[in-house]
Amino acid sequence: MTGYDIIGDVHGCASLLTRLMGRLGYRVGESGAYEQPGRQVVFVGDLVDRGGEQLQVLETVKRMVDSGSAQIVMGNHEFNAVAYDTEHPDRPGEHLRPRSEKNTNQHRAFLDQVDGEARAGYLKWFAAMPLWLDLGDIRVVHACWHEPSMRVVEEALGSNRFSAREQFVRASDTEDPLYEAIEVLLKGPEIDLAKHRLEPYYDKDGHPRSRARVAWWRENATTLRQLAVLDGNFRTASGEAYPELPDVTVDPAESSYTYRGDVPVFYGHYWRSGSPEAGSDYTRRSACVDFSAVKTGNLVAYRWDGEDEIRPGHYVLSA
Ligand SMILES: [Mn+2]
Repeated sequence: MTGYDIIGDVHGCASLLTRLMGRLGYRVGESGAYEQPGRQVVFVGDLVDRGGEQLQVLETVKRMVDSGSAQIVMGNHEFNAVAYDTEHPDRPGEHLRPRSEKNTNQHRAFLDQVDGEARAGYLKWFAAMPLWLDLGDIRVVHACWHEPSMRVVEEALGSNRFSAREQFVRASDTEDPLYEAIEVLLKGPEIDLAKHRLEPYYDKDGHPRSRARVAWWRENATTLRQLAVLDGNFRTASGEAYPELPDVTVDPAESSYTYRGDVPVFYGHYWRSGSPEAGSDYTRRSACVDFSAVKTGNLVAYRWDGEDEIRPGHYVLSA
């Protein structure tokens, strides 16, 4: 393989995917799948959720993976779909992801659009997706490349993918170390602000939050201000702008997430907006490819041609 095209979270946007495949130079081959000699697509997961063309996205992508013109890693929405579908072996009627009104509503678009036998087939496919891919010259994961979490997964699963229902049961048990490892890889690590004696912040819906995302992609980040990202339009309880986080050094466990590899890592998940920006969307060795396709109408890929440092000119936008 001479090159990889890493494609961000598709979230059921089949038309954008078609347009992006064209821009990247893929054509439908005899097998019925998009292909391009010498190149392979790598999807970062989250094919489903939200968008209106989920079945079409699944058909297109699975055909590519089956024919060998693409690879894929699992996103948190594929994991959630499997957990929502899987009954707890010891608690009949209960599912690994509880079928609460909130979870069901979040999942509605997938349940409505992907039905019956097709759903069963795709869930089986989701369940077996690798949680990360180390392709030698590049690495791909849905949310965070974190080797200690990968070691926990390998210990529990025997590899980088699930192979038994029992493993999903463990991954859904908040007391099990596998739960946290999967959270880190598929949803990204978080810092507890209360541990730093900081007040919760309030998101745009007025919900208090005490956890901040870790900007694991920021090179050389060591202080709380450098490492933590608050979500959305954050305010204090009294409605004022939340103060800048203190520039204090965090403990080694919290800064262990910082990516220090020499190999470029590609990830999605973070709902970035606008066009790729140095420092927040890409660094020398990392590039986010999720630019909120379902919200912004812009599905994004990174066209990798062998470089060991990210080149912003290699981003390709569907829009
Ligand atoms: Mn995601």
